[in-house]
Amino acid sequence: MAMVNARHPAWRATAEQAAALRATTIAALFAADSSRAERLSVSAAGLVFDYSKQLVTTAALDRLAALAEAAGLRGRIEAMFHGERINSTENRPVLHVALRAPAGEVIEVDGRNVVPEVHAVLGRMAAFARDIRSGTWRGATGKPIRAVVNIGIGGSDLGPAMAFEALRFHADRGIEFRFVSNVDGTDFAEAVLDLDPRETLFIVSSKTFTTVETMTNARTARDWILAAMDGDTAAVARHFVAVSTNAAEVARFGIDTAAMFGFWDWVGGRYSLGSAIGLSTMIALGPDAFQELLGGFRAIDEHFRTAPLLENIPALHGLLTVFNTSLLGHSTTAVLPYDQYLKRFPAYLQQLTMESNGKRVRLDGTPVDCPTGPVVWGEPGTNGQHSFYQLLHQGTVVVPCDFIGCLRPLNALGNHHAILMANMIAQAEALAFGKPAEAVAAEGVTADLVPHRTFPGNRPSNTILVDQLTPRALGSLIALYEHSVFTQGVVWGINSFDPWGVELGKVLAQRIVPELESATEPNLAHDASTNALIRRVRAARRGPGGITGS
Ligand code: G6Q
Repeated sequence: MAMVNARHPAWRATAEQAAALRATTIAALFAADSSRAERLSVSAAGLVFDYSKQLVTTAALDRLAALAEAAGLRGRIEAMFHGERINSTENRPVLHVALRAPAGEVIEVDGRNVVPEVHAVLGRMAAFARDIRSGTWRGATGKPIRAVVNIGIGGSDLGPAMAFEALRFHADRGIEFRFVSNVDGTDFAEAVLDLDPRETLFIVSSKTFTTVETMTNARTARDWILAAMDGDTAAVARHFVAVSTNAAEVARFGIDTAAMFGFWDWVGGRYSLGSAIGLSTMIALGPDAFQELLGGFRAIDEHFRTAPLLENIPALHGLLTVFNTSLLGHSTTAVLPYDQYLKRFPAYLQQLTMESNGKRVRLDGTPVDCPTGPVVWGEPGTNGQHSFYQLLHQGTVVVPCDFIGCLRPLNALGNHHAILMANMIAQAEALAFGKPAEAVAAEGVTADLVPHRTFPGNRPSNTILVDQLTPRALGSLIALYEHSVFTQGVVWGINSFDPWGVELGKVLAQRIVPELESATEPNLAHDASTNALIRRVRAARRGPGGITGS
């Protein structure tokens, strides 16, 4: 398989472009080309992607496209869509695209077409969602379900939690939706504080069904239900369903596997919203709207697979991320949705992008020779403007930004939307073009204040627009980032699909739990700092007001 590194001619040619661009500005690029805004934007699958405010030229884009070709992007895309085991360190295919494939499509894993299985599960989910929404499904005491609590963490939480917030406008308002992820008991306690167990359904979402946080929360949930049902274990079946790949563990927990919605090891957690992990989303929206969500994903899947690289929104987004991160040296990127419903989207993208591309070795185990996955962060506009945007405009680091906006509001109140959009457009303008010292001085600002009130500009951004925040639009937005991450990973030659970096802390925590809980003084063999922290927590737990103290 083709792999490029910093010595590869295609990489060096791109680096030369980056070096040349350091000597110019975004403003100069606009001044030199009246068609720039039009040329450097693409519309496809319901998305508008305007990347004209990137520090990039046609020549640099051509080099980036050549770099992608040299890295074998086309072949890698086909390998993914054909179910090849491109997640080589876990020996698995990467087939989230199969989750949204149309019923007639054939995608084979080990000679078996997985599309019919995908649709069979979607069908079972739809029937269940309809039963919950219509009140046909009853709790153990005969009451309909009024609250759905998804218990899961990481990829089994962030997708459903984000999608519920994003699509809340379209949700059934007669059902309350809550999301419990943290092993901190506070998360569970607060989530169920005002809920009636007789009307509550728990969806225990865990690919492995062994994740400590999720199983701890699930056991607490079972105790909470049983406490309200006089310990009647038969009640569990009416208040718990499972979403998992691990039927044996689901059964061991006490959930009938008939109430289990399956998925497959070729779905990575952070890519799993389109699988049964989206069950809470389907209950909230209804099966038809969930199909629209999948349709939005699919539209971008097809676009990514077929569009030429320089008209391909995810590929362009990914290549620009590589350019900014590896060649212009910008190590963070901000996602700034100008839509309140997208308030959890930055958190969702943090996992999608950082767990995927926060890697330091390549597929062959050799170290990478350039910076890879940027730190992704963000908050909805306009709130961020009154907080961290100061640094974006005048700080010493350059943070490439993604502005995300909706052309038509879902809540058209007064002139809110005009003000919201004006702010989004203005921020991108201010970042790119700034305000030179002469312009500040010309306004009569005293000389001592001119440097403080000058905006350097030349700070790159993308603007991504959807018509309205529908399920379809959300699917397309997510798929854009999924395939951007894929593009980046291919150019860097890393495996975007394994998550080994989360293992070590988990293993160490398993060792420390008994050390905190042991009644006798444990023999601590960590470093001095870790030992001291364990002793402090033990002392607090056993002292006055502590968990085990008196
Ligand atoms: C995602 C990761 C990770 C995973 C969680 C939950 O890509 O693999 O975030 O989703 O650790 O795992 P389970 O679903 O197995 O509980």
